[in-house]
Amino acid sequence: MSAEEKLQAFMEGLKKRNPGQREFHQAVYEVAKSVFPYIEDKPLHHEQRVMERLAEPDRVVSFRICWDDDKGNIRVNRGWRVQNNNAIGPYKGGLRFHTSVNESVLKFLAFEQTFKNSLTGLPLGGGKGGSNFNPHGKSDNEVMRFCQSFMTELSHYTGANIDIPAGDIGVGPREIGYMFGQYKRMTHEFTGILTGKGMEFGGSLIRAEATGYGTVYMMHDMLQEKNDSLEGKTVSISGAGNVAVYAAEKCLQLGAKVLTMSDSNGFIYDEDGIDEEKLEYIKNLKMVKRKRIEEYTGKYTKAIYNSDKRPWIVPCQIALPCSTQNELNREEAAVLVNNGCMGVSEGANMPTEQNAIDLFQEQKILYMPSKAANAGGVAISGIEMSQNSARISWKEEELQDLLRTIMHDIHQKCAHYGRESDTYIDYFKGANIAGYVKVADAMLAFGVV
Ligand code: NDP
Ligand code: 2IT
Repeated sequence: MSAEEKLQAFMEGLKKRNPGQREFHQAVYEVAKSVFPYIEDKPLHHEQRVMERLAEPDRVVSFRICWDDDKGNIRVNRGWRVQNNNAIGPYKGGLRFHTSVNESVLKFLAFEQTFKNSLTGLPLGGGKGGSNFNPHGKSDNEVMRFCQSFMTELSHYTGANIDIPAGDIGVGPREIGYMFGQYKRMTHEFTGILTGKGMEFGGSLIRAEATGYGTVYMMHDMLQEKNDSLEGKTVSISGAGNVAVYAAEKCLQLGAKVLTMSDSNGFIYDEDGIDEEKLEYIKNLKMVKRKRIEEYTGKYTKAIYNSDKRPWIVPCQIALPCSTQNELNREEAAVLVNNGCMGVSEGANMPTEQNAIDLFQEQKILYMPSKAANAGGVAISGIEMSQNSARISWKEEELQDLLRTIMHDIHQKCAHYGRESDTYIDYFKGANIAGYVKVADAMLAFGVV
């Protein structure tokens, strides 16, 4: 069988075993598409069924979460933790609270996380969890009761050397604080069982900034490879959450002009550019007041709000998708390219549909997939774990340097496995193979387990 036939047979089996889990199929296919040609001349990887084992999570746990709302009604949600693989370190990955969360979404995220964490160079396995709970419109007390109930169940499966969750969509410092408090209350222990914690109780400086900054560092490194830079470039960003705002901040620091930001209702386009002052307004609006991005146009009246649309219709040179999966389709990719877009770095996880990735590759534009581009967040989470174990806190300067170095190393690994010619690097292939190699080698060392 050729590599292509093996890939098709593998995907058929995966789909049969995981019916209807579209996002999970998509994420596995992306990796397998790069890995099968790479292992064509490596029979051990086939005999040992490494890809089959990687695509079967070590375990998926699901549990009921009961909580009472402010009116005294009993509410019931579902929670999950997907522990995909711990070959190179304890399970590590975020928690997502969003109505769209289901088993397929969390399996895709946990699978992706395994390769991302490998790329960081740190000893971290891959996991992900969350709930279909919708934090929008809930009071702080409701969120607290939900988080306490969620952690009561989750704590059976996690621990500082077992599985260390963190934030993701809908889970930020507030939720991490409530969950950490509940774990401490239940277990009487103070250890680093979550990352993204407040600075008062074991958090790390720059964890909040790390994902967004890293995504932009990656764009910078790809441009530098072509003797270019971000200076003066126009940038479209989707999202207005943790990743998006710090991606915007780093773009401004590197001299780029940010034109758009968005939320799940629509996007704002500011022709004059979103400068530092406007970005502070957005941070406060979205992350403190938890309001809609539309309100931006009330303060900055020259900006335009487009409801129910995504920002990719605005001409830009760089696109940074930073909200959610499958938020950029082939049609939008074509519009971006036709408008002169030269680079995409993915802050969100799997934001680009497969046929849109194909188009970016056909057009040979700079494209860095999420597992490499947004690995800065989990990398600093890994460093938060080290600080907690050693009971010390690192200084900001050391952490900033480390983040820069880690992102640069990831760029180099992806370039190493993805270089096709002097002028073209297939970063998609490079990221998948570089992430795979370390995990596969560890699994092979363990024998059949
Ligand atoms: P936040 O909850 O802070 O922000 C999410 C943003 O995306 C909000 O603006 C939200 O809008 C928007 N959004 C969420 N869901 C949708 C949707 N279905 N359609 C359109 N817009 C949506 O999350 P993060 O910034 O932490 O996460 C953003 C992305 O980055 C995710 O893909 C996450 O997995 C990924 N990521 C996050 C990391 C981290 O460290 N936080 C690390 C690596 C990746 P609204 O306000 O309307 O909900
Ligand atoms: O997708 C991700 O990498 C995250 N949400 C961060 C995970 C972490 O453990 O910091």
